[in-house]
Amino acid sequence: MKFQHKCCMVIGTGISGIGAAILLYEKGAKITVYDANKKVDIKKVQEKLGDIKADIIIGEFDYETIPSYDLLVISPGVPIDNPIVVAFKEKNIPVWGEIELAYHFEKGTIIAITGTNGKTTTTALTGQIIGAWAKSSYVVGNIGNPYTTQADKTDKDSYTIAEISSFQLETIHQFHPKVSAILNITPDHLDRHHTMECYVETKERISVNQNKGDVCVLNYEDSYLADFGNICNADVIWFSSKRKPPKGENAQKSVYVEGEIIKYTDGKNDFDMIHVQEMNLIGVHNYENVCAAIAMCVAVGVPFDIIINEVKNFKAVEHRIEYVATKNDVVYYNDSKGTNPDASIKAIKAMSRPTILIGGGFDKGANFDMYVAAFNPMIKMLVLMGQTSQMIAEAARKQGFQNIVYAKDLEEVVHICAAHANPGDAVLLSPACASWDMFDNYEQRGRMFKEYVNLL
Ligand code: UMA
Repeated sequence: MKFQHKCCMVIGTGISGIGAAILLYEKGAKITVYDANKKVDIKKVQEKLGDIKADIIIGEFDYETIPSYDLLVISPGVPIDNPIVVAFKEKNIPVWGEIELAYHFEKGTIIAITGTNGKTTTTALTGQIIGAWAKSSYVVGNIGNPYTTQADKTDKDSYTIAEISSFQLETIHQFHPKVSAILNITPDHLDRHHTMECYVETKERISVNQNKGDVCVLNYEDSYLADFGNICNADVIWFSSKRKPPKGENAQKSVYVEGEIIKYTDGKNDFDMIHVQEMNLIGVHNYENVCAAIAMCVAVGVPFDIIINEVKNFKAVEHRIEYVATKNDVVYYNDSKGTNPDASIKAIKAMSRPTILIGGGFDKGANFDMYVAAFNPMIKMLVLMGQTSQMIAEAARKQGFQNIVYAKDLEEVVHICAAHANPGDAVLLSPACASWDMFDNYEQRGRMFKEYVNLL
């Protein structure tokens, strides 16, 4: 599509909407930016847009104007069943997500990563490895750097490493990564995708435009992905934290953990890559992230020595079982990115000391039985805050866990933890819930936690 003089509407004035609007403007389009949130300040939106000219509409939406647009670009937070999006589709006006828009300006090789958990760590690690090897590389997407702000800088030799959420996959059309990865699929965002089936299908869309010669990296231990590997159009590279996956028609190569060594096989020979004790990342889930990153980097031809060196140097990403501080011999970890039960279970399982767990937040319709089931043996006390407090407490009591305390805010949470922790304990913020009931996002929740801990 040529954008010159095209009338484009962008929904959302967060980082992705602003990125999309600026890119479209630079390509000669006429821009209207819309945000449904009446509290959004037009002046602040204009500040974020800088010098670009755009009509800014906040709150009420005039459906009569829809036929005047050539394209609708939506932010990830806008669901495809939003009535405005549906109305554009009914008028046969193309609806793109900001990932699709950015893709139209991509000139290099794309490595795209999705999965319920581990996306950001895997994207950051893959980005670090590729960054140490390629002439130029861009780490973009759900990780917090909108793809639209980087796509136009790419060239035929550059690599784009993109973290892609299920929200973003709803609205891709031609987006075609050379290498994709789906790390795992467990229930999440069911308020948005409605059914597990729909969520799984959306995740698998990352590979929808791939062909033979492209690569899709899949978790052999995930039952959805083990099935998907048999029908996926791309060549599959399996990874597994448990065993060496068998070769199949679609898959010759794999990366797997044997004992404590991460190994790669090209289908003929096996190579030792790294001992898990040589890495700074803890927990089996992180071994899986490393396996996936290795598979993707091998797929684009990065030499082993560069991969191994960067894996050894890589440190945990902020908000993902991030070490915060040790106070009175109590170690504090920030896992604010534990926004669903599965992510938090992984953090709980990575603990090696008696642990006070901080849980609760925005209600996404999750079930907390498995979260509670993971408490034994490390979790000794549960401190709850936010919308889901009662739900989590009920799930805990049902399983006989009684040591539960409620707090009104994060500051109180930290003080309760400090008062109850003994030397040798850990305190883990891993709420199993999104943050949107009390915070702007999980980053804000994590940063505030760190501030309160550091003030102790
Ligand atoms: N809005 C509307 N109508 C709607 C929905 C939202 O007008 O129906 C408006 C809101 O009022 C708000 C704006 O849209 O002003 C927000 O847009 P957004 O929610 O898409 O937020 P962005 O700031 O653009 O950030 C988005 C991603 N946000 C979400 O997916 C919710 C960020 O992922 C991502 O980093 C960023 O684009 C860059 O790609 C965050 C996230 O929570 C980290 N992701 C989820 C996750 O990781 O689990 C998927």
